[in-house]
Amino acid sequence: KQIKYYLAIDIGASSGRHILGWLENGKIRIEEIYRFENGLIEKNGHLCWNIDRLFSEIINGLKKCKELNRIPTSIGIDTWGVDFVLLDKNQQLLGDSVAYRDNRTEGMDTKIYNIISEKELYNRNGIQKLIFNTIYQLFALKETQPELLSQAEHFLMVPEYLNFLLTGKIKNEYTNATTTQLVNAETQDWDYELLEKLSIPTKIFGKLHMPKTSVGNFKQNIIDEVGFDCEVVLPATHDTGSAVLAVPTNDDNSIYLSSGTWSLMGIERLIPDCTEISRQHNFTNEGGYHYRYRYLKNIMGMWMMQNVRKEFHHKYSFTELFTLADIAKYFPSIIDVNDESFLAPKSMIQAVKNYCIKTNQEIPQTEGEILYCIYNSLAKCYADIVKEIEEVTNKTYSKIHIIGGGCQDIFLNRLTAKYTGKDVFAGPIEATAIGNIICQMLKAKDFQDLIEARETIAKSFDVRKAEIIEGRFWEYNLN
Ligand code: ADP
Ligand code: LRH
Repeated sequence: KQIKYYLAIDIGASSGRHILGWLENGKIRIEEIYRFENGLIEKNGHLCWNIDRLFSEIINGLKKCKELNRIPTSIGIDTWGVDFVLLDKNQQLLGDSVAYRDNRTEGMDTKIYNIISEKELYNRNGIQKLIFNTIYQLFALKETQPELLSQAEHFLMVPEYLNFLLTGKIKNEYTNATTTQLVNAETQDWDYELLEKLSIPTKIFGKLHMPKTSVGNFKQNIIDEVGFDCEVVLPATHDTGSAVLAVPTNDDNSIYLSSGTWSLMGIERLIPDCTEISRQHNFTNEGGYHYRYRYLKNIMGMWMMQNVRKEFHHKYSFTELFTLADIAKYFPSIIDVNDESFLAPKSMIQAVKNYCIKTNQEIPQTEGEILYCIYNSLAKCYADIVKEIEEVTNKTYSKIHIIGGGCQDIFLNRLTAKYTGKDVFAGPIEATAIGNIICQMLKAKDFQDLIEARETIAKSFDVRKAEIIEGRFWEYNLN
């Protein structure tokens, strides 16, 4: 019997990959067939994404399918949230693909709150304040390059633009749209009233489509280039939306931690919580698959480690990094990992030192001290957020499921187990791609529903438990 392959193209802020998924004896199998680097570039004085290169990497990975003679039934693209491009009336790109870490949004919060209070804004969409949210980016564009906004005919989030390049079709997708802070939590549609208040043209925003919607087939020039045709489907195009679909449990007694460039920690809920208490805790209510909401918080996450490793010239393996950090576990200073100074510093090491100086704490000197200071502060932040979730929901949770590339960081997993006191499970690593694939499988009716899909994920992938026994750390496989 011919195997039915599905292809996830999952592009994170640090890397992108093409992952084929299929069902075999009741389990999901995946295989990475192509991987490429991603990162920020400087262009015209702004931090940008090299979107042309990302697209050519998408093509390279598709060619790999042909080479392996494993042609997918459908493909889905997901990327990080928040960022977008504008197209003019000839469907040509307007301006650069500016990245969320660029500082163009500085001061835009105050300007927006003069038009609508922060409280009312949250009440409408329940999205946490992050200074780089699309709402602030669009407002910055309106202030500095209004001609781009007035020429714009279409607003496309990054995955939607990549879909457009493959199919020629423009379709906006709901889960990623919620990260703009421009979607009303109740109506689950663009908040046109808010857009009007902000003088952002409403006509550029298209109908919102739910995951599992078909975008279209490849354009002829793409078929010619990659050697096959394929249907492009919308997964949860926001990577975190896809990742959380692949949490390997249906137990609502657990908290997830999607660990990649960002750490996203939270729970799934069926109704959004846009209350004042929730706003004060800065929890978000991102729109998810099948009308679920991701009630979570962004934490600076592995971005800090990625930068420090770069500054160490990538001279250490992960095991060496853990050993170095462990040697420095006497080091006491704690940083607020979500401080804005860590968002896009020239040097992360210097930013960490500066924070310690500013807060009158001991300054880390050795590589180990820098590493431990970040690890320790991240894990403490996780523990604080667990407490906040329990406080806001008035419920206790017994488990934490860490998913994504960062779940391979056994040092951090152990610290997380230590500080939270919860059972910590790690895996699957490629949760985002798996979530993307199961959405395509759900569209093809390979599973009855998400519950069945998650049960299948739990039995298909390695999930390890991080435990502390007699003061020592252990990790073992549950499958
Ligand atoms: P994103 O999708 O945001 O680009 P990923 O989910 O790919 O991020 O996760 C990348 C992170 O995973 C890295 O920054 C690193 O912290 C962690 N990681 C990757 N490989 C390993 C490894 N072998 N051991 C420990 N951590 C790892
Ligand atoms: C994680 C992520 C996160 C967003 C950020 C921009 O990759 O999508 O959910 O807040 O990137």
